[in-house]
Amino acid sequence: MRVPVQVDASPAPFTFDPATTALVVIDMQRDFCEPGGFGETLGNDVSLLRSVIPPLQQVLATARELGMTVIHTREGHVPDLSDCPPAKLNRGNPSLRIGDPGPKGRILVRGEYGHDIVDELAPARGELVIDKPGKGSFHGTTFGAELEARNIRSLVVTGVTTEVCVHTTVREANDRGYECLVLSDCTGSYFPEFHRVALEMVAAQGGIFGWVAPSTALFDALVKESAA
Ligand code: C5J
Repeated sequence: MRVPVQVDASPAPFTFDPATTALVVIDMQRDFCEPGGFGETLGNDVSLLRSVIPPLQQVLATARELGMTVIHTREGHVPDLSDCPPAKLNRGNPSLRIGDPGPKGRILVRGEYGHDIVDELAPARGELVIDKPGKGSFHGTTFGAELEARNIRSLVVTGVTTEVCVHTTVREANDRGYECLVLSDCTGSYFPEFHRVALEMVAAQGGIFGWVAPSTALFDALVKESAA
């Protein structure tokens, strides 16, 4: 394959070398994507997030074929909730709070069934899984050190939700010098309007936080570069 690969993206082409790029799959957990979890306790229609799964399965398969670094994240807390600030624990008016027992185990608690990643996107052997207590992937985790150890310079960012954990991670990454491509159909929100605007915000002002493209643009670029 010819490198760098150039993806038709907004606001400008995104160029990357698969060897120094990680595919980041953010929080594709049952707690967000399936009934009975954290997302639903907050009153959301979790079926809206499931449209992300089929295109993300394809991107994941491609990244694995290319031998790219793949990193999954999971939002959640240790069982005694000592890493969950009261501001997060007590906020809002959910039907069940973080740590309460729910149909898929304790809400957003590490080790519980609901906290784990949906079967369709289960991490493969050797892929990193970063457990994070917050919205961003860098805060309170080894994510940054893992990227540095692998000489990663660019991130292809996917997962949920676009305006919360995806956005926070992209902002954190951008400030640390990583170039981020957000895949529009592989990210999702309970609020379609937030999804649309969050993507616009990433690419606005000449790419203030990064680049945005659909996964088809990534596939087109990879096919073109493999044929070259
Ligand atoms: C939220 C997330 N929305 N993964 N978490 O609370 O975006």
